[in-house]
Amino acid sequence: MSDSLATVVIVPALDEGENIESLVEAIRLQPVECVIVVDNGSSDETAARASAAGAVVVSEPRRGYGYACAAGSAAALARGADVLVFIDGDHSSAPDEMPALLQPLLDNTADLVLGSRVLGRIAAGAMLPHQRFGNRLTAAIMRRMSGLPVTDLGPYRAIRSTLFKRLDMQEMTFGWPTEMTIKGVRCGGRIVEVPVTWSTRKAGRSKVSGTWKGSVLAGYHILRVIARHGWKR
Ligand SMILES: Nc1nc2c(ncn2[C@@H]2O[C@H](COP(=O)(O)OP(=O)(O)OP(=O)(O)O)[C@@H](O)[C@H]2O)c(=O)[nH]1
Ligand SMILES: [Mg+2]
Repeated sequence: MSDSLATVVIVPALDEGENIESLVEAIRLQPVECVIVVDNGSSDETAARASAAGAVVVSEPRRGYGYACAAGSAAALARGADVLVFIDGDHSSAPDEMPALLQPLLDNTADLVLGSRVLGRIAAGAMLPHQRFGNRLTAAIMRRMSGLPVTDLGPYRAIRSTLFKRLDMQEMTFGWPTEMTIKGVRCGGRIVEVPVTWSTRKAGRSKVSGTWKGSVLAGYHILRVIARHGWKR
């Protein structure tokens, strides 16, 4: 357990049966209260394997990264979480970097800690050129819009539940992390980035970044969220 903060980790997962056990086991070595795997309508053994590895499994049949994160967040808050951590189910982020992600929350110097792959290390092949470009572009728009010196809009992040509850999250797509960052700024949250490592998915077929359709769709949702929530005052 983090010194004084009940930390619950949320893992949105769609067909991650080959990754989920090793991921949950690695997360459980970290100072966290519990791991919630949200099974987003998988057709493989994701739920059974997550449960066998010691995770709490929540089912969210409505497909969408944001739907999965929202269901996991509701379950985490119901368990009294002080801090929610989000990490992808394909083991592309490093659970052993969680203490660094949590430290600014423990120090009470931040309410939202964003794992920045740009400040950290991106493994060869883990981010294709079009993704790097899209990520740089959206981060630049965010910087200009909010004044927040953000370098990345990645999925690996930790947020204090008191801030999370004020965000009234609406985006049920890959726009979820972007909405969280924009609204976090608007709500006056203290936001910091820490460097994190980004690897290729451990196993399983690439669903988003490795396909043009997935990438375009993800990029569209991110830009749509910026347009929708970003310019409001
Ligand atoms: N694609 C997709 N992923 C989902 C969904 N719901 C939950 N997820 C999970 O969201 C996380 C991010 O999706 P990924 O497919 O890894 O997206 P990505 O990292 O951009 O691309 P790849 O790893 O190349 O597939 C993973 O843990 C997925 O299992 C969904 O509806 N679609
Ligand atoms: Mg991935």
